[in-house]
Amino acid sequence: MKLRRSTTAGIVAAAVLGLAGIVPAVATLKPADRPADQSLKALGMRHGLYIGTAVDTDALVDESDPTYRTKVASEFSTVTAENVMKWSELEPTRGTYNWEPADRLIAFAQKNRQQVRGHVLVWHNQLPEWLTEGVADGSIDKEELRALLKNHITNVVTHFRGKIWQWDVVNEAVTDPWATSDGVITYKGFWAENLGPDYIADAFRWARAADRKALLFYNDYNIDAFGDEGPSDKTFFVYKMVKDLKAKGVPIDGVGSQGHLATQYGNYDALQAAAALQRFSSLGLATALTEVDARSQLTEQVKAGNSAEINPRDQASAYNYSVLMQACLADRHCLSYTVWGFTDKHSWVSYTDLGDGKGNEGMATLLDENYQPKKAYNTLKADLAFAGGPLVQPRVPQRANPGRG
Ligand code: 9MR
Repeated sequence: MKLRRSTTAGIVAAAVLGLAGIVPAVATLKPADRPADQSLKALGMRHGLYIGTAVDTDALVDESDPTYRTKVASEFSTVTAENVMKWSELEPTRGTYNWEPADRLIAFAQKNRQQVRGHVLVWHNQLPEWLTEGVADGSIDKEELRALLKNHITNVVTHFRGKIWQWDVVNEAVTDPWATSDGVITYKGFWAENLGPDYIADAFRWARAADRKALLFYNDYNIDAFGDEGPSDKTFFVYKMVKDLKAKGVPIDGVGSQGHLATQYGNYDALQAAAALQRFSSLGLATALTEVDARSQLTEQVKAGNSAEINPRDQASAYNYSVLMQACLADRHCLSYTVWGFTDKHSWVSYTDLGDGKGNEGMATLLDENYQPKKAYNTLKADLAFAGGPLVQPRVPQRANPGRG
């Protein structure tokens, strides 16, 4: 017995030595092969995973800031228009579409062999005034509004047909638990109020009619993990909603989890986030992280450069990015991981009032205002470089759902 044990120990020791023998080879990797010297997109492609960013199309053409477009091209394999595909931007005057900024982004993406996520067909924000005012003053009735929505989806999807990989068809359609007095999740916003929740199924059907191949997503925030599955569990509400859409034959292909996180909250861990994505994909849907960022409160000490307050924020931000990346890697149907801006120089967080007063949150992205990498950037690289089988497997491509009926 004793001998056997030592024999086993010897085999184990030999195996360990064998593994150890690999170490010098890794250590002598050519500089270009080292994770630190590779782009996010190259590291993502080890898993067939697309790494994306929202793009500010003004910054993309800013002659004084070539670093912005260089980084968009070199680090990312998919891009999303941060604003220029929204209805208010595309059709500011009724009947007159301004395609130019979005077309420019698509040309940029094609030149750099990048995929494009289309954002967004139906949302209650950034609607043109002629539309919201027409509804408010009664000059646009329900029937006309439904026809206008159908027409908008048809026009936009047709214009970009063949150029969009994933469309965010419907965005942020449901309430948050803290937004209503009883905390019960329900449908919210302009479209549900004026058309009723059936607009969601209609939107997917109209989008599919205009493009048979694009992947059609429902996109929302605060669906990072399941809760108690009670009436205040937003993730569970969305899960039931997409399950029901699938059961009815509505042509939906995926769920986008935005991933707007903030370090001052007690966020989820990677096991919870992975379980959520896997539960969505168990319905036969693809998943994607679509708008990841992890912001922090900017106290006076942070603004004054106190490293004792800055370091924990940078580390917590990196952790939150990492949680969502590990979750995405763990779900074979998670096709892309998109950040909502990659530099603090261009981030919605710095110019939006998030409840703490305008501009009092920030530090949300991967690179600082001078394009220098933060912990979050290197942490994502490490997650991508150091992940593999058996728990991380190559992606499963999603086939467009033709719908029925
Ligand atoms: O980043 C976008 C910002 O520039 C706009 O002012 C804002 C207007 O609502 O929308 C921001 O993007 C949002 C996205 O379209 C949907 N999910 C939440 C994003 C951050 O607010």
